[in-house]
Amino acid sequence: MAPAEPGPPPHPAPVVIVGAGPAGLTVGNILRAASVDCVVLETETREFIERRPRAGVIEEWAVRGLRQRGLAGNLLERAVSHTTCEFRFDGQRFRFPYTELTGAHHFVYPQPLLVTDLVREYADVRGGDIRFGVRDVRLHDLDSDRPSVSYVCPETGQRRLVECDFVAGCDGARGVTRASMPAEHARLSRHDYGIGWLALLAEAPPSSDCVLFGCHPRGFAGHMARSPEVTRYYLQCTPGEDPENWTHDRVWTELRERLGAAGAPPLTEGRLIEKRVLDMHDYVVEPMVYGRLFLAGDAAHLVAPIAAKGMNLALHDAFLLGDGLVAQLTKGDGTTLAGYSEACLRRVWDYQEFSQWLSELYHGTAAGDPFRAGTTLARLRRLFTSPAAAAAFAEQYLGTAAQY
Ligand code: RFL
Repeated sequence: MAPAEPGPPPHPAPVVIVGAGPAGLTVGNILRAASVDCVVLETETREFIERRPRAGVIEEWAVRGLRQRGLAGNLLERAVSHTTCEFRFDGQRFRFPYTELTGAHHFVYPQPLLVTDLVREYADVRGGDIRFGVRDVRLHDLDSDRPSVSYVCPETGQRRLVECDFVAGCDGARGVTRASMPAEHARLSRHDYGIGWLALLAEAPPSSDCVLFGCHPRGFAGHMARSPEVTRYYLQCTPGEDPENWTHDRVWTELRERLGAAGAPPLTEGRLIEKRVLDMHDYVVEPMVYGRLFLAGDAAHLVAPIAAKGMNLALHDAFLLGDGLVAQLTKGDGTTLAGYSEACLRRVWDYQEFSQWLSELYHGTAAGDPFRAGTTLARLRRLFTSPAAAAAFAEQYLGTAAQY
């Protein structure tokens, strides 16, 4: 661990939260609601994090968790409820009415709106301390009773030190907190799918009343409504491919082909306002705790956006970590913190397994292997012929299992 450099006198706070994504802001809000002081450090600006497009699908239990903590006001007013998804394969449409089967549904609420709500509640309503645009964040003495976090202040260029009792590492997949865990303490397991997704946002109304999954020999295609004006699309592509290879015409031709099915209405086309290639991979850090550092969200585990699970897991961690820190700091009760890593990882591994299973469903027909294409089509058909297979899929898709 790097020793802190001299600078202005240290500023104490019981908890330093590194990263203002869904995980960090949820932990911060839980702490502030219990009058526990904390500091959130974020490398980007407030405007940037409030606009960064990403997730949209939130599971019901996660919304319940936000509501119980007073964080779902806008979401409950504005989120759209999704009850059905549609698979397209073999030139046909297959509707999967999961709410009819289970009584459960998905909420769709764009991540930038959730982040905007969480920052406003934390900083403007609950009076939380948040510093944007910080640089070169470093963690110190994590294995001691008095860890600290230092950063370069954007206004003065000086290194500032915050002494604390606990550090919440919520700085996502490209942050620094995970790397502060000694390699001999934490195991990083990784899985590469060898698949890329061209992630697109189109300035166009949704082309269907539900999420569409096109499982086509040319590759997977997905359609997800984000708002009445904006739709997310995905196209399976080569990992590491330059998104500029995908012209407007090529994108829409390929989407029409892969999502085409008998009786399907034409796609509503529009300007592409985001075009990025995502390399599909997963990782998990075990344990998620080192000394006084607790990782949460993508900092601890990345799940490729195949099953729309990453933000849901980030919220699950944040609920446990926020509640655990409050119990420890206000009542001296360390039970939740002691079981934190294990409790989070049970759901993490379950969601990782489902993502792998779903990946084969999405990509198997395009694997260039007739045997895999045959088993994938069998797996797809089974969802529509076997009530037991449909129920198992719905449970995992919606995250409704009673226990993880
Ligand atoms: P975030 O959201 O990445 O936030 C981390 C924050 O930390 C900041 N940061 C630092 N701050 C201080 N010091 C440093 N050294 C720092 N380094 C980074 C960053 O600027 C950022 O503000 O992590 P968090 O909170 O763990 O949340 C995770 C979710 O964002 C992520 O899992 C989801 O977006 C994944 N995901 C989806 N999840 C779902 O549950 N449902 C979905 O529908 C869904 N769709 C998606 C997705 C992810 C996608 N991409 C871009 C990979 C769709 C896409 C296209």
